[in-house]
Amino acid sequence: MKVAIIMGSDSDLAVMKDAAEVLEELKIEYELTIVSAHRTPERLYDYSESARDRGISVIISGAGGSAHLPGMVASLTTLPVIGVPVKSKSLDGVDSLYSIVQMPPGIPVATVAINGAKNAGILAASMLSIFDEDIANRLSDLKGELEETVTQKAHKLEEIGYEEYLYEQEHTSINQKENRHSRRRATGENDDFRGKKTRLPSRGNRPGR
Ligand code: C2R
Repeated sequence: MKVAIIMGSDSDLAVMKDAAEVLEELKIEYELTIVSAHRTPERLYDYSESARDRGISVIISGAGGSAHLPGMVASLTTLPVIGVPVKSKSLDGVDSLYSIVQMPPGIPVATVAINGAKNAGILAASMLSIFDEDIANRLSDLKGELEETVTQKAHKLEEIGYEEYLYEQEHTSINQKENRHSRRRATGENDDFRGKKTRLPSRGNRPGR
């Protein structure tokens, strides 16, 4: 069982990598690539129509602006499609959200929040967990960790009060930023992600358009 993560442009990658990261954490295989309904319509057809035969179970599709990609993918496959509205420069991602969420009856796209790629990954994992107990257990661990983190924060806030808590929060985030910058400077490291290669089959006998 494999998840596909696709996006309309490489400019969406900084957001869509969150889906890849959580799938890695949950040890779920994925492929990650760029497909655009607007700019690469032939590739969109080939990709969507071949997805099930290539072993894909769920497709996460992110796009910004006039975001037709998730809906078009959903129209070309019977696999579940999760749409991620990517925040656009001009309209703050509301345009992407509306484009993805307002699908006509019959062609659903399960839409997450603007820039909600992490939740898209978790939702895809939940779908796979119906058939895979190991994934269900790992999801349960993830939720347990979240619960533990929030409980610890609550206890700390109750203990030290809001002023000291906010002071610590501010200083921790400044230190974290500084550490990240100096590590990148030292190693020449960039934001990294591990995508798998995607191979499309030849166009086969799909009727011409
Ligand atoms: P560029 O940064 O490449 O100009 O793209 C992309 O998802 C991206 O957020 C700007 C934005 O255009 C979006 N895009 C779509 C589609 N293809 C690209 N919404 C599509 O087919 O829906």
